[in-house]
Amino acid sequence: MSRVAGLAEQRFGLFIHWGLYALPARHEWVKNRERLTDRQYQVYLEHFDPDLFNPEAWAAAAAEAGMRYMVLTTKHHDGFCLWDSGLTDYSVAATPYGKDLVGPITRAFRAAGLGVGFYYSLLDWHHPHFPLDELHPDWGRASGEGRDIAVYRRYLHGQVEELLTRYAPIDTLWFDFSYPTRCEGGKGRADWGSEELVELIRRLSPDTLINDRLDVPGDFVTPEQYQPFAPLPTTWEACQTLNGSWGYDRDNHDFKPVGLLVRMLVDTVSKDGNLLLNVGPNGRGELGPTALDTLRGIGRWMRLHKRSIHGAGPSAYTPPPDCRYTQRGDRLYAHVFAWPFDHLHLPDLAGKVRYAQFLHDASEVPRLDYGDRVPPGTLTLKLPVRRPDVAVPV
Ligand code: FUL
Repeated sequence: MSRVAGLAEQRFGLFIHWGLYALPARHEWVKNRERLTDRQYQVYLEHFDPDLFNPEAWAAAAAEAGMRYMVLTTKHHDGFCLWDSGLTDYSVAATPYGKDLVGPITRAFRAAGLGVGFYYSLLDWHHPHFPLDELHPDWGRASGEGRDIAVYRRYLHGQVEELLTRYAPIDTLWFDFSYPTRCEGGKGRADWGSEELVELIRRLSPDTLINDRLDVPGDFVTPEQYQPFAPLPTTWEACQTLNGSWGYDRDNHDFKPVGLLVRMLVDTVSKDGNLLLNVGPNGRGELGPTALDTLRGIGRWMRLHKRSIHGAGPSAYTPPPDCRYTQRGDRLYAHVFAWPFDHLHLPDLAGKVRYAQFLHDASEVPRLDYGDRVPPGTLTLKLPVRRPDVAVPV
Protein backbone atom coordinates (compact mmCIF):
# COMPACT_ATOMS: atom_id res chain seq x y z
CA MET A 1 0.00 0.00 0.00
CA SER A 2 1.40 3.42 -0.86
CA ARG A 3 2.14 5.70 2.08
CA VAL A 4 -0.66 8.09 1.14
CA ALA A 5 -3.36 5.47 0.46
CA GLY A 6 -4.71 5.86 3.99
CA LEU A 7 -5.48 9.54 3.41
CA ALA A 8 -7.93 8.73 0.64
CA GLU A 9 -9.69 6.27 2.92
CA GLN A 10 -10.33 9.06 5.43
CA ARG A 11 -11.26 12.00 3.16
CA PHE A 12 -12.35 14.39 5.91
CA GLY A 13 -10.44 15.86 8.84
CA LEU A 14 -10.47 18.63 11.43
CA PHE A 15 -7.87 21.39 11.42
CA ILE A 16 -7.41 23.05 14.83
CA HIS A 17 -5.80 26.48 15.06
CA TRP A 18 -5.25 27.26 18.70
CA GLY A 19 -2.74 29.40 20.48
CA LEU A 20 -2.23 32.76 22.21
CA TYR A 21 -4.02 34.53 19.32
CA ALA A 22 -7.29 33.08 20.64
CA LEU A 23 -7.16 35.84 23.28
CA PRO A 24 -6.95 38.96 21.08
CA ALA A 25 -9.51 37.01 19.04
CA ARG A 26 -8.88 38.89 15.83
CA HIS A 27 -7.09 36.49 13.48
CA GLU A 28 -4.01 34.35 14.08
CA TRP A 29 -1.83 36.88 12.19
CA VAL A 30 -2.68 39.64 14.66
CA LYS A 31 0.91 40.06 15.85
CA ASN A 32 2.08 40.68 12.30
CA ARG A 33 -0.94 42.64 11.05
CA GLU A 34 -0.87 45.06 13.97
CA ARG A 35 2.92 45.06 14.27
CA LEU A 36 2.70 44.10 17.96
CA THR A 37 6.02 43.99 19.80
CA ASP A 38 7.00 40.98 21.88
CA ARG A 39 6.13 43.07 24.93
CA GLN A 40 2.67 43.91 23.70
CA TYR A 41 2.06 40.27 22.80
CA GLN A 42 3.32 39.07 26.17
CA VAL A 43 0.01 39.98 27.82
CA TYR A 44 -1.63 37.02 26.06
CA LEU A 45 0.94 34.62 27.48
CA GLU A 46 0.21 36.02 30.92
CA HIS A 47 -3.55 35.47 30.49
CA PHE A 48 -3.75 32.19 28.64
CA ASP A 49 -5.79 29.96 30.93
CA PRO A 50 -8.34 27.79 29.10
CA ASP A 51 -10.34 26.62 32.09
CA LEU A 52 -13.04 24.92 30.00
CA PHE A 53 -10.56 22.93 27.89
CA ASN A 54 -12.13 19.57 27.15
CA PRO A 55 -10.44 17.81 24.24
CA GLU A 56 -12.85 14.86 24.51
CA ALA A 57 -15.65 17.26 23.51
CA TRP A 58 -13.65 18.44 20.48
CA ALA A 59 -12.95 14.86 19.43
CA ALA A 60 -16.61 13.92 19.88
CA ALA A 61 -17.68 16.88 17.70
CA ALA A 62 -15.21 15.84 14.98
CA ALA A 63 -16.28 12.20 15.09
CA GLU A 64 -19.95 13.18 14.94
CA ALA A 65 -19.21 15.31 11.86
CA GLY A 66 -17.82 12.20 10.16
CA MET A 67 -14.20 13.32 10.37
CA ARG A 68 -11.50 10.67 10.53
CA TYR A 69 -8.45 12.66 11.64
CA MET A 70 -7.26 15.97 13.00
CA VAL A 71 -4.30 18.30 12.53
CA LEU A 72 -3.35 20.52 15.47
CA THR A 73 -1.23 23.70 15.43
CA THR A 74 1.51 22.69 17.86
CA LYS A 75 3.24 26.01 17.08
CA HIS A 76 1.93 28.76 14.80
CA HIS A 77 3.83 31.74 13.35
CA ASP A 78 3.86 33.55 16.71
CA GLY A 79 6.21 30.85 18.01
CA PHE A 80 4.09 29.86 21.02
CA CYS A 81 4.26 26.12 21.72
CA LEU A 82 1.25 24.17 22.93
CA TRP A 83 3.52 21.63 24.61
CA ASP A 84 6.16 22.01 27.31
CA SER A 85 9.14 22.02 24.96
CA GLY A 86 12.57 21.34 26.37
CA LEU A 87 13.96 23.80 23.82
CA THR A 88 12.11 26.98 24.79
CA ASP A 89 10.30 28.63 27.67
CA TYR A 90 7.86 30.20 25.23
CA SER A 91 5.18 27.58 25.74
CA VAL A 92 2.02 26.69 27.55
CA ALA A 93 4.18 25.82 30.58
CA ALA A 94 4.79 29.56 31.08
CA THR A 95 1.07 30.47 31.08
CA PRO A 96 -1.30 30.46 34.06
CA TYR A 97 -2.71 27.21 32.64
CA GLY A 98 0.76 25.69 32.89
CA LYS A 99 0.06 22.20 31.54
CA ASP A 100 0.72 20.36 28.30
CA LEU A 101 -2.09 20.66 25.74
CA VAL A 102 -0.73 18.55 22.90
CA GLY A 103 -0.76 15.28 24.88
CA PRO A 104 -4.38 15.50 26.09
CA ILE A 105 -5.64 16.57 22.64
CA THR A 106 -3.72 13.77 20.95
CA ARG A 107 -5.00 11.16 23.40
CA ALA A 108 -8.62 12.36 23.16
CA PHE A 109 -8.68 12.12 19.36
CA ARG A 110 -6.99 8.73 19.32
CA ALA A 111 -9.47 7.46 21.89
CA ALA A 112 -12.30 8.60 19.61
CA GLY A 113 -10.74 6.60 16.78
CA LEU A 114 -9.33 9.56 14.83
CA GLY A 115 -5.86 9.97 13.33
CA VAL A 116 -3.49 12.63 14.64
CA GLY A 117 -1.40 15.12 12.66
CA PHE A 118 0.68 18.10 13.76
CA TYR A 119 0.91 21.49 12.11
CA TYR A 120 4.28 23.14 12.77
CA SER A 121 5.14 26.65 11.58
CA LEU A 122 8.52 27.26 9.97
CA LEU A 123 7.93 30.95 10.63
CA ASP A 124 8.62 32.00 14.18
CA TRP A 125 8.06 35.62 15.16
CA HIS A 126 9.37 35.02 18.66
CA HIS A 127 12.65 33.16 18.18
CA PRO A 128 15.61 35.57 18.37
CA HIS A 129 17.38 33.81 15.50
CA PHE A 130 14.47 33.56 13.11
CA PRO A 131 15.57 35.58 10.07
CA LEU A 132 13.94 38.97 9.67
CA ASP A 133 11.87 39.08 6.52
CA GLU A 134 9.06 41.12 5.09
CA LEU A 135 6.48 38.98 6.89
CA HIS A 136 8.10 39.42 10.27
CA PRO A 137 6.38 41.94 12.58
CA ASP A 138 9.79 43.48 13.34
CA TRP A 139 10.70 44.00 9.72
CA GLY A 140 11.74 47.64 9.26
CA ARG A 141 11.85 48.20 12.99
CA ALA A 142 14.82 46.13 14.10
CA SER A 143 18.15 45.39 12.56
CA GLY A 144 18.77 41.77 11.64
CA GLU A 145 22.10 41.95 13.41
CA GLY A 146 23.11 38.85 15.32
CA ARG A 147 20.41 36.61 13.87
CA ASP A 148 21.80 33.25 12.87
CA ILE A 149 19.53 30.94 10.91
CA ALA A 150 21.71 27.95 11.82
CA VAL A 151 20.64 28.39 15.45
CA TYR A 152 16.98 28.58 14.45
CA ARG A 153 17.38 25.57 12.16
CA ARG A 154 18.70 23.45 15.04
CA TYR A 155 15.74 24.59 17.14
CA LEU A 156 13.24 23.73 14.41
CA HIS A 157 14.68 20.25 13.82
CA GLY A 158 14.95 19.66 17.56
CA GLN A 159 11.32 20.56 18.13
CA VAL A 160 10.13 18.30 15.33
CA GLU A 161 12.15 15.46 16.86
CA GLU A 162 10.65 16.24 20.26
CA LEU A 163 7.10 16.14 18.89
CA LEU A 164 7.67 12.94 16.92
CA THR A 165 9.18 11.08 19.84
CA ARG A 166 7.01 12.41 22.64
CA TYR A 167 3.65 11.90 20.93
CA ALA A 168 4.35 8.99 18.56
CA PRO A 169 2.91 7.77 16.28
CA ILE A 170 2.09 10.94 14.33
CA ASP A 171 0.29 10.35 11.03
CA THR A 172 1.04 13.70 9.40
CA LEU A 173 3.42 16.61 9.74
CA TRP A 174 1.94 19.76 8.25
CA PHE A 175 4.65 22.41 7.83
CA ASP A 176 3.77 26.02 7.11
CA PHE A 177 5.37 27.62 5.09
CA SER A 178 8.58 28.16 3.17
CA TYR A 179 9.33 31.29 1.14
CA PRO A 180 13.10 31.38 0.67
CA THR A 181 13.15 34.06 -2.03
CA ARG A 182 11.36 36.57 0.15
CA CYS A 183 13.62 36.18 3.14
CA GLU A 184 15.93 38.91 4.33
CA GLY A 185 14.41 41.37 1.93
CA GLY A 186 14.88 39.04 -1.02
CA LYS A 187 18.64 39.12 -0.51
CA GLY A 188 19.11 36.02 1.52
CA ARG A 189 17.76 32.55 1.64
CA ALA A 190 15.98 31.01 4.57
CA ASP A 191 17.51 27.62 4.76
CA TRP A 192 15.31 25.42 6.89
CA GLY A 193 17.49 22.41 6.15
CA SER A 194 14.46 20.79 4.57
CA GLU A 195 16.29 17.80 3.09
CA GLU A 196 17.88 16.93 6.45
CA LEU A 197 14.58 17.52 8.20
CA VAL A 198 12.77 15.11 5.89
CA GLU A 199 15.55 12.55 6.47
CA LEU A 200 15.19 12.97 10.22
CA ILE A 201 11.42 12.45 10.02
CA ARG A 202 11.73 9.41 7.76
CA ARG A 203 14.24 7.90 10.17
CA LEU A 204 12.26 8.56 13.35
CA SER A 205 8.83 7.85 11.93
CA PRO A 206 8.81 6.27 8.47
CA ASP A 207 5.03 6.21 8.16
CA THR A 208 4.47 9.89 8.90
CA LEU A 209 3.21 11.81 5.87
CA ILE A 210 4.77 15.20 5.14
CA ASN A 211 3.00 18.03 3.32
CA ASP A 212 4.39 20.18 0.53
CA ARG A 213 5.34 23.43 2.27
CA LEU A 214 9.01 22.72 3.01
CA ASP A 215 10.26 23.64 -0.47
CA VAL A 216 11.02 20.01 -1.19
CA PRO A 217 8.50 17.58 -2.65
CA GLY A 218 6.11 16.25 -0.01
CA ASP A 219 3.67 13.34 0.16
CA PHE A 220 0.67 15.52 -0.64
CA VAL A 221 -0.14 19.08 -1.72
CA THR A 222 -2.26 21.55 0.21
CA PRO A 223 -4.53 23.94 -1.74
CA GLU A 224 -5.56 26.60 0.77
CA GLN A 225 -9.07 28.02 0.79
CA TYR A 226 -9.94 27.02 -2.77
CA GLN A 227 -11.22 23.98 -4.59
CA PRO A 228 -9.00 22.65 -7.38
CA PHE A 229 -10.80 22.92 -10.70
CA ALA A 230 -10.09 19.27 -11.55
CA PRO A 231 -8.32 16.32 -9.92
CA LEU A 232 -4.66 17.14 -9.25
CA PRO A 233 -1.81 14.92 -10.47
CA THR A 234 -0.70 14.24 -6.86
CA THR A 235 -2.43 13.37 -3.61
CA TRP A 236 -4.03 16.51 -2.24
CA GLU A 237 -5.78 17.86 0.81
CA ALA A 238 -7.65 21.17 0.62
CA CYS A 239 -7.78 23.18 3.83
CA GLN A 240 -10.67 25.50 4.55
CA THR A 241 -11.80 27.93 7.21
CA LEU A 242 -15.32 28.16 8.55
CA ASN A 243 -15.26 31.97 8.41
CA GLY A 244 -12.11 33.14 6.64
CA SER A 245 -10.01 33.18 9.82
CA TRP A 246 -8.09 30.17 11.15
CA GLY A 247 -7.70 31.35 14.72
CA TYR A 248 -10.70 32.32 16.84
CA ASP A 249 -12.03 35.61 15.45
CA ARG A 250 -14.76 36.95 17.70
CA ASP A 251 -16.31 39.60 15.45
CA ASN A 252 -16.21 37.64 12.24
CA HIS A 253 -19.60 36.06 11.67
CA ASP A 254 -19.18 35.22 8.03
CA PHE A 255 -19.62 31.48 8.51
CA LYS A 256 -20.04 29.20 5.53
CA PRO A 257 -23.41 27.46 5.60
CA VAL A 258 -23.61 23.70 6.15
CA GLY A 259 -24.94 23.08 2.62
CA LEU A 260 -21.95 24.81 1.06
CA LEU A 261 -19.50 22.83 3.21
CA VAL A 262 -21.15 19.53 2.36
CA ARG A 263 -20.98 20.42 -1.35
CA MET A 264 -17.33 21.31 -0.86
CA LEU A 265 -16.60 17.96 0.76
CA VAL A 266 -18.41 16.10 -2.02
CA ASP A 267 -16.62 18.14 -4.70
CA THR A 268 -13.31 17.30 -3.02
CA VAL A 269 -13.92 13.56 -2.96
CA SER A 270 -15.22 13.61 -6.55
CA LYS A 271 -11.79 15.03 -7.48
CA ASP A 272 -9.88 12.51 -5.36
CA GLY A 273 -8.91 14.93 -2.59
CA ASN A 274 -9.29 15.32 1.15
CA LEU A 275 -10.88 18.19 3.02
CA LEU A 276 -9.35 19.54 6.22
CA LEU A 277 -11.92 21.84 7.77
CA ASN A 278 -10.78 24.26 10.44
CA VAL A 279 -12.03 25.35 13.84
CA GLY A 280 -10.46 27.97 16.09
CA PRO A 281 -11.20 27.23 19.76
CA ASN A 282 -11.54 30.28 22.00
CA GLY A 283 -9.43 31.35 24.97
CA ARG A 284 -11.45 29.28 27.42
CA GLY A 285 -10.85 26.21 25.33
CA GLU A 286 -14.25 25.88 23.69
CA LEU A 287 -15.46 25.69 20.12
CA GLY A 288 -17.97 28.49 19.63
CA PRO A 289 -21.68 27.75 19.13
CA THR A 290 -21.64 28.45 15.37
CA ALA A 291 -18.68 26.15 14.82
CA LEU A 292 -20.40 23.42 16.84
CA ASP A 293 -23.71 23.88 15.00
CA THR A 294 -21.89 23.70 11.70
CA LEU A 295 -20.12 20.47 12.64
CA ARG A 296 -23.44 19.02 13.84
CA GLY A 297 -25.12 20.02 10.58
CA ILE A 298 -22.42 18.29 8.55
CA GLY A 299 -22.78 15.30 10.88
CA ARG A 300 -26.51 15.08 10.19
CA TRP A 301 -25.71 14.67 6.52
CA MET A 302 -22.73 12.37 7.09
CA ARG A 303 -24.74 10.00 9.29
CA LEU A 304 -26.81 9.09 6.26
CA HIS A 305 -24.31 9.63 3.46
CA LYS A 306 -20.81 8.78 4.67
CA ARG A 307 -20.76 5.77 2.36
CA SER A 308 -20.33 8.14 -0.58
CA ILE A 309 -17.36 9.84 1.15
CA HIS A 310 -15.17 7.52 3.25
CA GLY A 311 -13.18 5.21 1.00
CA ALA A 312 -14.93 6.62 -2.05
CA GLY A 313 -13.21 8.44 -4.88
CA PRO A 314 -13.71 9.83 -8.36
CA SER A 315 -15.66 8.05 -11.07
CA ALA A 316 -14.67 7.56 -14.70
CA TYR A 317 -18.19 8.66 -15.71
CA THR A 318 -19.01 12.31 -16.35
CA PRO A 319 -21.92 13.68 -14.34
CA PRO A 320 -24.56 16.06 -15.67
CA PRO A 321 -24.26 19.77 -14.72
CA ASP A 322 -24.74 20.53 -11.01
CA CYS A 323 -23.97 16.93 -10.02
CA ARG A 324 -20.85 15.30 -8.62
CA TYR A 325 -20.09 11.60 -8.83
CA THR A 326 -18.13 9.61 -6.35
CA GLN A 327 -17.57 5.89 -6.69
CA ARG A 328 -16.74 3.04 -4.39
CA GLY A 329 -16.31 -0.33 -6.05
CA ASP A 330 -19.29 -0.78 -8.37
CA ARG A 331 -21.46 1.76 -6.47
CA LEU A 332 -21.86 5.10 -8.16
CA TYR A 333 -23.05 7.98 -5.96
CA ALA A 334 -24.71 10.88 -7.77
CA HIS A 335 -24.77 14.00 -5.60
CA VAL A 336 -27.42 16.39 -6.84
CA PHE A 337 -26.35 19.98 -6.03
CA ALA A 338 -29.23 21.81 -7.72
CA TRP A 339 -32.57 20.04 -7.75
CA PRO A 340 -33.68 19.54 -11.37
CA PHE A 341 -37.23 19.32 -12.74
CA ASP A 342 -38.53 15.91 -11.88
CA HIS A 343 -36.07 14.04 -14.12
CA LEU A 344 -32.36 13.44 -13.82
CA HIS A 345 -30.59 12.67 -17.11
CA LEU A 346 -27.32 10.80 -16.65
CA PRO A 347 -25.10 10.59 -19.74
CA ASP A 348 -23.65 7.23 -20.82
CA LEU A 349 -25.28 5.24 -18.04
CA ALA A 350 -28.14 3.61 -19.95
CA GLY A 351 -27.98 -0.15 -19.48
CA LYS A 352 -25.26 0.14 -16.85
CA VAL A 353 -27.27 0.64 -13.68
CA ARG A 354 -28.99 -2.33 -12.06
CA TYR A 355 -30.86 -0.42 -9.40
CA ALA A 356 -31.07 3.19 -8.23
CA GLN A 357 -32.05 4.43 -4.81
CA PHE A 358 -31.68 7.44 -2.55
CA LEU A 359 -29.03 7.06 0.05
CA HIS A 360 -30.81 8.88 2.89
CA ASP A 361 -33.87 6.60 3.04
CA ALA A 362 -33.08 3.73 0.62
CA SER A 363 -36.18 4.55 -1.41
CA GLU A 364 -36.15 3.43 -5.02
CA VAL A 365 -35.53 5.99 -7.74
CA PRO A 366 -37.21 4.50 -10.80
CA ARG A 367 -35.89 4.82 -14.32
CA LEU A 368 -37.95 6.26 -17.11
CA ASP A 369 -37.86 5.73 -20.84
CA TYR A 370 -37.26 9.17 -22.33
CA GLY A 371 -36.92 7.76 -25.83
CA ASP A 372 -35.23 9.88 -28.45
CA ARG A 373 -35.79 13.06 -26.46
CA VAL A 374 -32.38 12.47 -24.83
CA PRO A 375 -29.02 11.69 -26.47
CA PRO A 376 -28.35 7.98 -26.99
CA GLY A 377 -26.87 6.25 -23.94
CA THR A 378 -28.62 8.57 -21.46
CA LEU A 379 -30.19 7.04 -18.37
CA THR A 380 -33.18 9.00 -17.09
CA LEU A 381 -34.33 8.71 -13.49
CA LYS A 382 -37.68 9.87 -12.17
CA LEU A 383 -37.20 12.15 -9.16
CA PRO A 384 -39.78 13.25 -6.64
CA VAL A 385 -40.98 16.80 -7.26
CA ARG A 386 -40.09 17.73 -3.72
CA ARG A 387 -36.36 17.76 -2.99
CA PRO A 388 -35.43 15.45 -0.10
CA ASP A 389 -34.69 17.44 3.03
CA VAL A 390 -30.96 16.74 3.27
CA ALA A 391 -28.03 19.09 2.56
CA VAL A 392 -27.21 17.28 -0.68
CA PRO A 393 -29.47 14.47 -1.96
CA VAL A 394 -27.53 11.43 -3.18
C1 FUL B 1 -1.28 29.79 6.19
C2 FUL B 1 -1.00 30.47 7.51
O1 FUL B 1 -0.32 31.68 7.34
C3 FUL B 1 -2.37 30.65 8.13
O2 FUL B 1 -2.31 31.38 9.30
C4 FUL B 1 -2.95 29.27 8.36
O3 FUL B 1 -2.20 28.57 9.31
C5 FUL B 1 -2.99 28.47 7.05
C6 FUL B 1 -3.45 27.05 7.18
O4 FUL B 1 -1.73 28.47 6.45
O5 FUL B 1 -0.27 29.79 5.32
